[in-house]
Amino acid sequence: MNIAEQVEQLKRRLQEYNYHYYVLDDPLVPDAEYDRLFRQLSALEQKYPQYLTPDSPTQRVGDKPLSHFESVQHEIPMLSLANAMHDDEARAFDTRIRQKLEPGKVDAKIEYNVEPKLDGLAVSLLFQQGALIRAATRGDGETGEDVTQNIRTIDSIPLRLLSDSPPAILEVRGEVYMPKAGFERLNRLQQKEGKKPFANPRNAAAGSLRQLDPKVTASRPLNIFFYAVGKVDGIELPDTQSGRLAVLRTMGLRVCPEIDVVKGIDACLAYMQEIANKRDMLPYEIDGVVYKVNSIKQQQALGFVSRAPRWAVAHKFPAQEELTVLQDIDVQVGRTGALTPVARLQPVFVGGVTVNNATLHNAAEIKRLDIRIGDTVTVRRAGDVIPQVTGVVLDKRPENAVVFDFPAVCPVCGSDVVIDDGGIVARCSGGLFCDAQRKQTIIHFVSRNAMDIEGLGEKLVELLVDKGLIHDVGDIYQLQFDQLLKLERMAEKSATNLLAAIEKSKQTTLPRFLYALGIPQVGETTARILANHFTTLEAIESATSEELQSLEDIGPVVAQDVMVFFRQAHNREIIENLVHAGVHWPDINKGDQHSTELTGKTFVLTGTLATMSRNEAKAALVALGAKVSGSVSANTDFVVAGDKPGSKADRATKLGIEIINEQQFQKLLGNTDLDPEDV
Ligand code: 5U1
Repeated sequence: MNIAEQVEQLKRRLQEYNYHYYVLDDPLVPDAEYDRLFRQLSALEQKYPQYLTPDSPTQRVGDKPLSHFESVQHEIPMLSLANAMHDDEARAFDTRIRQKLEPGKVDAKIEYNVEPKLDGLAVSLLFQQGALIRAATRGDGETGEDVTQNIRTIDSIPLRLLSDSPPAILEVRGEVYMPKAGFERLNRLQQKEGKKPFANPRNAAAGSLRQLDPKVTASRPLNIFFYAVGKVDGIELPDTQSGRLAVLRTMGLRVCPEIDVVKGIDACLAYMQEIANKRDMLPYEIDGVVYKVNSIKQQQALGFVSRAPRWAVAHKFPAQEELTVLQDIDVQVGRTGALTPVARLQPVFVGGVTVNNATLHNAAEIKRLDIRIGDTVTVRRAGDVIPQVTGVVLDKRPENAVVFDFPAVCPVCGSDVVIDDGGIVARCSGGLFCDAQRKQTIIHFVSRNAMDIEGLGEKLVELLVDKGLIHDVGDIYQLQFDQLLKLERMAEKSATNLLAAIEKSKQTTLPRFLYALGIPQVGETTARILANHFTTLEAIESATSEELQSLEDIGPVVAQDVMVFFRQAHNREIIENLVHAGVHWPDINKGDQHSTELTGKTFVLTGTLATMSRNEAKAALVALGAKVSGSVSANTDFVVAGDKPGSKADRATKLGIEIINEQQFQKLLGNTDLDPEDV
């Protein structure tokens, strides 16, 4: 093979690998192999620059920063979407369409292409004879900015379409976005470097794409989904929206895997619900779903009103950010004594619920945002995450706004407040002398992922502590029926149920028990790692720092915390009391099937699990030595299918990979309290 052929072959292979990796979510080769070919191509191009072309995978990052962005005129304007804020508005959209397309047919069902609405930045990409020659932002829909240099740095975008006979012209439109994980990473880095964090992934994506220096954009974790075709020449496209997206995908353009085709508005609304249920687990932010009439002929018949097509609507989720007034700041004391400032807010409807309180994180955050009582603040409530105050509107600051003085003594027990964790966290030094810390320790102990005592919620724990019926977690197992009956609003039935739940909780597992103890820094994963390695509580209690640190994920700080915890006489006494009261767990035999069966196995999770979040499932697997992958491939050993599994389950079926349900999964994790009949 001559040099030109070698270069061409390497380029094609790398393009193919990119396509499988980014578009099909199904890598063909390990990263190391990709890197090896990439370096080989780079070396050849350096030696023989005559074979270097702009569509080479090595040519993503241009070296010259721009002085400004050129304007780009969109030949076909980039449209915007009409919004539907409620179900009835979405129904009205469908009614209008049916009346136009099927007058007289009362129950005609329109076919819709339904898709998540990404919270990113709309762009247009122009491919000429298959090569990416220009990329532009939407701008005002007529004129955008030329961001070609920056778009080229996004690895998932092909610099050349994957087609042997590419069209003369293909303009595609889509949304550039920043995945949630990348956003978190970027913001951690921004903070570390003393730079302002981005408010949300959309701002981060927009800010990253509008960099004059493409090297900065290249360093940002951007991605894209394509959802529409603009100008086309030299190719006959299918006559449905979904068919067109399928063609884009075959050409190497990423299309959102959640896209579906449904009939009728009821099915659209059901789709919205399905996506809403998955929202927290999707790796990218969305702010709603889009319904588009699937037939292109019908789209053409419907036409446009001003800048928006009549054939599409964005059905939005309730806003996740709203403004409200900060009425006061209280300070709460947590289990480890950490003081958290809590904003008391003028009630505001955000993220689908009315929010009265939100966390302000810590004193440093109040200072950083310069938040004062009386200010108008931005409140964000996304998914299950607790509401947060994320910013302040300085323009709206009243003259009498009050600067908040962080307390120097614990507001609950009056002990001194000490500052630790690099000056960020203020902590009550009262330990278990502090009522708040004791209550939180008990609330943690009884919580679902710890001892799981049903019916013993926060309010009841507080009442039991306030009435002097329990002082520490050991006392829970000494509670008597008569004592409970004397409590306000405690009927016989509830008291009986509570005692039964307490009794049931005595049968636990070592990881749960360790987690329940509330040892600083020991979350569920660390508890599992400790239990699986040491296998007995006694071995953990007497482990040396070196032994603890020999475990993955346990560093000197965690090791120190574990040792300090078990050295304290009152902790040992409480553990003794618990065991004496009957708390017990099955032995863990080193090398038994739970710990070895999963080691090195690759899992893919899909659908919603009823007993644990996606992150907890991941942590549990990792703690047992398994790997968790985002996509199904020939290397996958198990696909865990929760409720409403996605396309990953279909793919697993196709590849003949074992799919297990939640109960089977729990069994594999070693959670033996499940009924084996069900497995
Ligand atoms: N998912 C999706 N987002 N989005 C935005 N589809 C979609 N379609 C759009 C826009 C502006 O416009 C179509 C009318 C092409």
